[in-house]
Amino acid sequence: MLTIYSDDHHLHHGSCELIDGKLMPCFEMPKRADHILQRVKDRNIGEIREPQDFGRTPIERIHTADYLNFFEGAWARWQEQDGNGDLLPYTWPARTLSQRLPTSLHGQLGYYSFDAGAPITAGTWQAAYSAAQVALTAQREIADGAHCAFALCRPPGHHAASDVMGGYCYLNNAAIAAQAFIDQGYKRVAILDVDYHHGNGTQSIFYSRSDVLFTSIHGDPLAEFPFFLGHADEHGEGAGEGFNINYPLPAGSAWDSWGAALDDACTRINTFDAEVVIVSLGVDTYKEDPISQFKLDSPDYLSMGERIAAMGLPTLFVMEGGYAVEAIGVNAVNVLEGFENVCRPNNSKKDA
Ligand code: OKP
Ligand code: ZN
Repeated sequence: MLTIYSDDHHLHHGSCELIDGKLMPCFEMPKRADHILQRVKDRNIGEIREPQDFGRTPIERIHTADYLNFFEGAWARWQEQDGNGDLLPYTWPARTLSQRLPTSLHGQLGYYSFDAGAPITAGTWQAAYSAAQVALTAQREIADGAHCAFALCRPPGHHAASDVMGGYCYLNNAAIAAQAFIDQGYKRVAILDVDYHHGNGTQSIFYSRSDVLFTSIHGDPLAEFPFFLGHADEHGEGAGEGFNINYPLPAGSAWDSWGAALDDACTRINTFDAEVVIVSLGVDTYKEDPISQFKLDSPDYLSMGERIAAMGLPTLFVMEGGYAVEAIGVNAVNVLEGFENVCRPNNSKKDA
């Protein structure tokens, strides 16, 4: 399987996030992608290629120009104010407040975000822009006939909505790729979000559309981030009614129940008659993940890849979360290897 990867992700390195009343070093760190890349090399799963640059146009198909302009220019504005350290929001337009765009930098930062989990640093725009290009390059590979590809994106994207950042996410790489398929003539694109956290950004982007089916297996939002979206009764609206499927699961869920949800999601994707599936590939479902509560073990990721492959569809893997850094490479690449065990059963396995 071809991997698309850019070193630009190193340009994004937030310092701190607030968890349970404590300031902690950011869990979403460059080492994550480095470990995955190393495992891709160690297992020799295929060529590793730099992204092409498709420019801002395909990103603007998902994100508003106002949001992109704000995001791209925020760091320079912060420096003009002698800003010190990461740019982090602290006030949001919650219920009882107006949705009018303020003029101040921090006011606008709150307007364009939903939590304090997406710090803007000097290189965040470039890193996020390149991650989107990574997804678009892998997307083009599949549109050109490849059966699968791996977009090793960092930062992740599935919490980012059309004009909202949050949860470590700025640009919704999977949504941008899905829209690129549609713009290239595909009629039915499925997204399968297997990250531990609900992909609220992706859901909101496609909620009223019938051409992109969104399915997600995640920690029940009554108990887990992002808390305010991802319930089982969110089915889509208007033309999108029936094209949004959530599988919230309780803390402690392991492969038996998780795999049953996956099986149902895959069946629904096949019933939808998808032409392509985009997997939002988070491996924070792992039992040792420091911020998550599921109990998947490393071999389960092979099974996950096998079940995804059994749909028989062209498949674009887009990297999302996973914070047990030492295991993230093994777990992510296990999904890809499980997939290829089914799709290319005659391909002799490489040395372990
Ligand atoms: C991103 B992805 C609050 C603690 C929760 C957000 C978790 C984002 C997960 N600071 N932080 O879905 O893996
Ligand atoms: Zn996650």
